Amino acid sequence: MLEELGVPYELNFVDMAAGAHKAPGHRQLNGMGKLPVLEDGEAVVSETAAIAVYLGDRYGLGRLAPELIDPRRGAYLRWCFYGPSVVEPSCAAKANGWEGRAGALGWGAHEDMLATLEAGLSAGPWLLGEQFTMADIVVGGTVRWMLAFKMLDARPAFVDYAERLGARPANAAAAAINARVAEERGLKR
Ligand SMILES: N[C@@H](CCC(=O)N[C@@H](CS)C(=O)NCC(=O)O)C(=O)O
Repeated sequence: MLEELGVPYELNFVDMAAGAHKAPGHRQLNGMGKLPVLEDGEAVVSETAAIAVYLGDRYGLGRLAPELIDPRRGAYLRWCFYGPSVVEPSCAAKANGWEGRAGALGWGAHEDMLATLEAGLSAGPWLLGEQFTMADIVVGGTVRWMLAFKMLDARPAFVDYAERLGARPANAAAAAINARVAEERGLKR
C-alpha cells in the first residue's frame, strides 16, 4: 500500500517466530496480537482493510481512492469491505468444511461469492475499471493468497487479476524489501 502511495515509511520488523506480536507492547497497538499495524503520528490503525481506507483517504484521495463526492466511492468501499468480510471467510469456510446456512452467514453462499467477484472483475483491469485503487490491494491481496493456498477456484478472471497485481512496480518493490528482510534475518520463505 505504501509503495503504491509513494509516501516515505519505516518498516518495523515484528519477530512473530519469537512471539513478539503477542507481547504486551504489540497488543497495545492491536489487542488481537496480529499484524499488520500502521502507526501514523498519533493514529494507530489495525485491520488490513481499515489501513487501506485510512491510507487511501489520507494520502491517495482522488488517485488511489475516489474523492468523497465521487459516486464510485460506493463501489470502492463495497470492495474494500468485501475482501475481509466475504471473500476471506467464504474461502476459509469452504477449505475447512464449516457448515452453515448461507442465509445466516454474513459471507453467504460460496458460489455467489465466486460469481460476484468474477463479475466485479469482468470490465477490468481493476475493480473500478481503469482506475487502480486501494480496494484492489485489499481484494487482490486476498485473491493472491487464496490462490497460492489453493483455497480459491483458479478461474481465469482471478488468475489474470493476480498476475496483473503481481506485475505492478509497487508490488515488485515491496517483494524486494520482504526478500531483503528475510535474507538479513535468515527467515525461511
Ligand atoms: N483481520 C486481520 C487479520 C490479520 C492476520 O491474521 N494477520 C496474521 C499475519 S498475515 C497474523 O498476525 N497472524 C498471527 C497470529 O494471529 O497469531 C487483518 O485483516 O489485518
